Amino acid sequence: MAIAPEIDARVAQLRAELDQHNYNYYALDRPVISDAEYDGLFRELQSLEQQHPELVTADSPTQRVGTEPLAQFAQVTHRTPMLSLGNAFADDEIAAFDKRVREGLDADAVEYAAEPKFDGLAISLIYVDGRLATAATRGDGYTGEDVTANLRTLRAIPLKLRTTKAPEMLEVRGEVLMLRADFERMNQRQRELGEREFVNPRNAAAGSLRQLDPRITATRRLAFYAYGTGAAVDPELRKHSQLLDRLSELGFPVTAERAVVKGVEGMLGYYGAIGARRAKLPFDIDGVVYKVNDLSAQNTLGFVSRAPRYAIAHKFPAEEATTVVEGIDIQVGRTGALTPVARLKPVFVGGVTVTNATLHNEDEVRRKDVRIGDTVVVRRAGDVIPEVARVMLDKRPAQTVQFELPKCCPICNSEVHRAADEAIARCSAGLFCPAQRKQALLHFASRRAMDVEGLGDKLVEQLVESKLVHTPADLYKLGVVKLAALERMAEKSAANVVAAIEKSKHTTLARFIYALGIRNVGESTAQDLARHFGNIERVAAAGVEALQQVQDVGPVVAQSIADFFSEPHNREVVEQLLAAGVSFEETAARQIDTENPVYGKTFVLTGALPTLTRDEAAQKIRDQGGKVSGSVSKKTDFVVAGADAGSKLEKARELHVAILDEAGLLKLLES
Ligand code: D41
Repeated sequence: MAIAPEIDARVAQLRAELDQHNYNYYALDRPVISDAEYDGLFRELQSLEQQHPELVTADSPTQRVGTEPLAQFAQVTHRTPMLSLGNAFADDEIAAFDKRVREGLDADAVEYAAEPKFDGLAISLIYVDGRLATAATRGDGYTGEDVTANLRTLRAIPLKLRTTKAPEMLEVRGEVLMLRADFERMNQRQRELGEREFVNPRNAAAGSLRQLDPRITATRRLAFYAYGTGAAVDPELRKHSQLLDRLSELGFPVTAERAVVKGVEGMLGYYGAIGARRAKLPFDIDGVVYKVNDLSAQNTLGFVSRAPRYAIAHKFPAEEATTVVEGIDIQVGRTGALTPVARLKPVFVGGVTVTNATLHNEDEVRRKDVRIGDTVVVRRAGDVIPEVARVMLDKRPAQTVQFELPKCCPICNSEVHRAADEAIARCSAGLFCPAQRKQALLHFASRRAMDVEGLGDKLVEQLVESKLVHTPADLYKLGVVKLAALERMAEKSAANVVAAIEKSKHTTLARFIYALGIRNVGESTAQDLARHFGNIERVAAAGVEALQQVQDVGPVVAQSIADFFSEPHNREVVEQLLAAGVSFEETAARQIDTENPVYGKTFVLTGALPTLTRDEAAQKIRDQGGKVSGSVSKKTDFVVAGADAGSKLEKARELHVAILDEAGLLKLLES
């Protein structure tokens, strides 16, 4: 049935109006209608689309209500890596930054674009032919999570660009955050519903973005501010400030708090001015960002490691508050490390209520002389764990005692050891200690170790508490009946867990060694050990000397491995695991040909390779006895460079290191 032209026209008009109101509200910060009026227009459009579903388009404002939940987020590789920003706190660090910039550009005075540093989540938006195609989180800068379905629900983010001449591709970068007022409203509602409140706007924004159900994200009012692009938008643009103007014209919110300043004085003036208004801003910021305004100068300056030389974050100092130490608890970690933690009278600092602060280790407590009953200054910066900065000695009550680390493990009462040259004291009971037991089991079952699906925190807790499981070997003795007897464990899930445990028996030697949780033995060392020795018996029998023959294993690591296997209980667990049927794929035990051209060579991977992920390429190199390192030095044998390789490639050229592309690497691996 044909649609009456007046309906078509009304639908188009409503969409244009709603888009304009979103733009007024989020980008211009100048709403011209009330929320209720907006809702009225929205409902009219929704009802027309319901009557005429053939009119629905992907970029209709009604599509912001959220689609069906996802099973998980897909991974997205960024076309150009999302770099990190260098940090500075002190004025002289900013002067040093300006000096480096001036020297790099051979200029007397440099113009900077200054902007607030939003305390939100960095994301990348890809527009293809003017329409939002993909939205991804920053992740590690190279790969992030595909959050397109969630980001489409944000009215601050245009679903299509406000232009008739959209580029084929545009990548916009910015921060998603929650305004303080919206955060307060949301927590008010959570309280009314008796639901958990969010700690701060950043966590609320993060929690809203990481929802697998976009319909939940749609109920949260999230803001977005653009701060840059992935690649140049328009070669005509000369300045970062013009780029931001253009992004604003295209429909993106760009903060009005930005400024163009000159030299150190200009930067510090901006910092001081915005710092003074920080508490009054509608959003949380944790500092400011300065960027060399001239885009070609940015290019000239380039990058160091993963951060641009042309920009720097000038952070606000960590926030401090005073409170009282009510106790000093000892936490015992997976490797038995004892960490003293100050239990504090709750205090609000840096946007959260802090009840604990790490005291790091025995020496730190002594150095700061923190005692129970002391009034202390706690400090919290950004996402960093709160710490006790200092004790206010004039407020110390009479009769306090100096802190002493217990001689016995507070969890299992076994002896505590501290090596002469180490700051960390440890419980010696390895797999016996319940504290270590839980963490050891979690590590054993973790994805990169034995990969037992469904064996998470809660279940491990239950298994250990109910005394069904003491060591990893006990896992393989569990049956459905025993498991189903646990609280909140249905027979079906019990069967799934048992099946997952069974499946984990078929693994690789490297995963198995890693799963044992030997101190100082990470995945890469586990792989080296597996390759070198070929079976677990030889690893267990090797002395410190023999262990040091393994690539990258030095005296400290060798000692940890030898210690692990000299503990009879650990050997027993390993034997039980093998008796239970844990077996290894042949590949893991394969002896590698030490004559191959990759053996013993050091590689650095940089940029995006056309077919292999970084992990896959690294694995292939390690499989043949090569090493993969993060930075280029004289010791590097090969740099494997993909698209948009940055400073590492430059450095490789500087040091005359051999450079390969993916095809070259594959060829080398085959020869
Ligand atoms: O507001 C921010 N958090 C912000 C982050 C900003 N205003 N500008 C930024 N600029 C960059 C460069 C210079 C690398 C394009 C950034 C970030 N990066 C950034 N955000 C997260 C990591 C890096």
